[in-house]
Amino acid sequence: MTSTNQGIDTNCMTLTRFVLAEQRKVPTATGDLSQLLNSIQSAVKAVSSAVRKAGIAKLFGIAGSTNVQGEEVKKLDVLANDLFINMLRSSFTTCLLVSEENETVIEVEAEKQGKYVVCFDPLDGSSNIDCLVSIGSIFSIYKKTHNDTPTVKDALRPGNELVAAGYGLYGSATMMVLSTGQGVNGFTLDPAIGEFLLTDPNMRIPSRGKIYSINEGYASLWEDGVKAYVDSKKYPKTGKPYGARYVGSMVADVHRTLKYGGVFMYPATKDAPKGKLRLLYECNPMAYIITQAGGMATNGKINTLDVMPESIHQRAPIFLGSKDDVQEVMDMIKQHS
Ligand code: P6P
Repeated sequence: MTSTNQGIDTNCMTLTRFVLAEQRKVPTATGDLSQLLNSIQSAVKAVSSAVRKAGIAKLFGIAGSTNVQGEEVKKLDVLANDLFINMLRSSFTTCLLVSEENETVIEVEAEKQGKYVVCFDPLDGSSNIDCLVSIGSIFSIYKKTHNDTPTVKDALRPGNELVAAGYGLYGSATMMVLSTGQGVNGFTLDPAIGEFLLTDPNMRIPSRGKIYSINEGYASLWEDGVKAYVDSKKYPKTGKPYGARYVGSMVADVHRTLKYGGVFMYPATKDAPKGKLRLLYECNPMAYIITQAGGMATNGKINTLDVMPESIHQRAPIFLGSKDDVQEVMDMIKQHS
């Protein structure tokens, strides 16, 4: 029910309200996950503000340092990482953090520890910052299953043990897309009140789409099954060709796939036999979201969420999106292996 007063919805469903309402559905809930998600929400709001002021605040440009990936770190990357770490630590709900920007795990000080482990990419797609292409923040949340001091093993768990995952997308608007295991919901930031409002309830991915998304510049490096699949979309025996879309920013490509259907692929190549995208804080959270929305995510052989991580920055090939489209890719890979 919406009620408006002077054009303002006085009963709008904010992300904060939504998370609290979800908590009420779980009799054993302590409120810690709600507290954690609201801290992540604050981090995304702050990153959104920085991203949108970057040009004016001269945040563009190289911070003069490189991250554990050996990539040039731009000032916004550094800022986003600090914001996430500080918000997560001060939520009193986390005990261990894994960040794309930090070589080793971050242990939360004992007096601030809670039961959750968060793996995150604070600003994914950073190579797109200076050309104003959409970028995003990605996160996934595990619950520690013991009462001892947390170790890296508490993060090296398959994605099927996640309790929540989501992303912030800094595009034409700022959105948060979130799942706590009961489906997927999308929230758009209303800058007038500084709140995320429920704009995309119960997001479901179409069973088949009309778009394939992959960096075709690497076609000569793909395995035969991937080449055969992409060719079958460009030169179909029957029906129309698929459209090709590739932003080069995972959050943007996955969000489009979630909304419109189709398939997003970052396969292994001869140069990168494990692919490029990171399992813990890129592949797993996106696979969780897409699966919760009725889609499918795989490394080409098994479900992404079943892959057992061995190191916190390990890479994995990923094919995700509409069930029928992803199954088609899997079948082609199998036929050509
Ligand atoms: P390529 C951005 O740098 C990123 O990590 C993901 O956001 C994106 O999907 C991928 O790399 C793009 O990689 O090799 O196509 O430029």
